[in-house]
Amino acid sequence: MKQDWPAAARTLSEALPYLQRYSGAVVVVKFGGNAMGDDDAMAQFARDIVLMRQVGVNPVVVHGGGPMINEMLDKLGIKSDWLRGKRVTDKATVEVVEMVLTGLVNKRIVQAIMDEGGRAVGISGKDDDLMVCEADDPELGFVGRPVEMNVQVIRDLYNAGIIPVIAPVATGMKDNETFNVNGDTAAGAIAGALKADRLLLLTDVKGVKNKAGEVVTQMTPEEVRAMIADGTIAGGMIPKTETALAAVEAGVRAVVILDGRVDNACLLELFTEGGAGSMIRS
Ligand code: X2W
Repeated sequence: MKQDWPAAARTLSEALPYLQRYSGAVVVVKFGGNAMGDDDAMAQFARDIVLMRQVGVNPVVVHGGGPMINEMLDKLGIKSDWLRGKRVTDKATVEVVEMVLTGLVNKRIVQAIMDEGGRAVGISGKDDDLMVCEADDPELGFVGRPVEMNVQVIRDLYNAGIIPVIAPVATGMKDNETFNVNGDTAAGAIAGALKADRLLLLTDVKGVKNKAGEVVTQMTPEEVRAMIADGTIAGGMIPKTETALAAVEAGVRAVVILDGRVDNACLLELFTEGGAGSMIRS
């Protein structure tokens, strides 16, 4: 397709007020395993993140990787069960989770950002005691619930011009335990502790839908609670919206649930009039 250059220049010009608004802002982006896709999609995501950094935003990437963990568990012949949207995680499973998330997935994202000319450093919730957890529920084994956040390492990285890329694996309070943390939960806890300007939850649906099946573009926490109570919000959208509510309560200015498979999803949300997906804010 031939580029429409006058329109491209106009788009850039129209972005000026948004570029000014987000200069210096902290934007936590949760990049889920289902939103990652192929190498092209990964490169596109990385390009958006590097562009954000280039125009003065401080992006912080928190990733998932559920499908990649499934693939490795399958290869190793380890069976995995799910309970209320979380992986039941025994000792053998948590070792695979840590290897896949902090190794394969984390380094793939770091590399993609560097390929686009950005600086990125990959860490997990274990590094510098970033995210200390307790067991979430005895039935889930080594699944962590963040209880103590030490986010200075993230500030140190972005203040040095480096994009932090964080795997949702954490330390326990005792015995050097390792915990598997749901990626949305980790992103919410990190955004809350940073009092981020935005938390973008990139997923593989268009946003939160109302009873008529239309994506709701703006919601207050009260409206979200009512939609959960009356069953309008159901299934996998429940933990996502609950993460959003907790993050807003912790001081994040706004949370947006959006479709990460759409080209330039992050740029659309931050730098255009219409935005993208569903925004939750007070
Ligand atoms: C997740 C961590 C990865 C994740 C898991 O084991 O799959 C729990 O369920 P997505 O791609 O964002 O779903 N942890 C406790 O959240 O990945």
